[in-house]
Amino acid sequence: IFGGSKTFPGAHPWQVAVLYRPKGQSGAFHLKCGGSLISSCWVLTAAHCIEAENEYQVVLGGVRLDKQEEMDQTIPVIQTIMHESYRETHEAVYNDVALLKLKVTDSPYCAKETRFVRTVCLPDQSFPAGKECVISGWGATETQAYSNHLLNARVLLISDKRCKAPQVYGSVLDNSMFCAGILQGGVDSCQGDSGGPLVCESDGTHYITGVVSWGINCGEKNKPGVYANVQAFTSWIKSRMN
Ligand code: 4AZ
Repeated sequence: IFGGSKTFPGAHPWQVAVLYRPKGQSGAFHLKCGGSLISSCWVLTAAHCIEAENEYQVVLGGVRLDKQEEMDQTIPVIQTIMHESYRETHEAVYNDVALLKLKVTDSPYCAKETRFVRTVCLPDQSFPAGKECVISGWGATETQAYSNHLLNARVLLISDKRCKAPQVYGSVLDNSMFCAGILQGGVDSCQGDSGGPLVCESDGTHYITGVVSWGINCGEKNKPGVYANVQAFTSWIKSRMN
């Protein structure tokens, strides 16, 4: 996260760290991406975070990457489901969503709800351009490749019209994505934040409105972050969870 600040435990209880290690190996898991807990046994992340050759686990509840915390829940991923129309070109990433199915730890639960672990709602509405929402993650900052501490930042939703302007991203954008950030630059998601949440609040309820997907560099003027548009995938998500 560029231009962000440190969060406190429980501020983003749906935030997941998606960790990976090569299949068949026995060493430590390393950060791959972020994700969002949408039900006890399902995490929403980005399709570009998932490779068949890897094993995954998720860590919930914590804010620090470098050590176990009392509030952490570490859960193995038993299945990965990428969107069938996920596609990456030189210019953009399309339909960049995936689901991670978690292992049942305490039947019927996978993740257990605590002060630090909670689900986020799927959106049932779209939010207007100019709406202030929040991004979070352990990804790159202005000064380092990863942040040890979970960071967050406020970003504004940007209209498709402005984001499709030639000096921004032009016509490569489609309805599977939207832009958010600050067009002047300085506040943005970045590498390592991918798959993580862009959450908008309405009447006290938090909605997972975007999944960190791609962008040209981070924090640059006229190159805002691009997010998978969760609203466009709610029926896909619900059908895959059943
Ligand atoms: C990435 O490489 C990435 N500034 C993620 C987000 C953004 C750019 C790159 C948005 O995963």
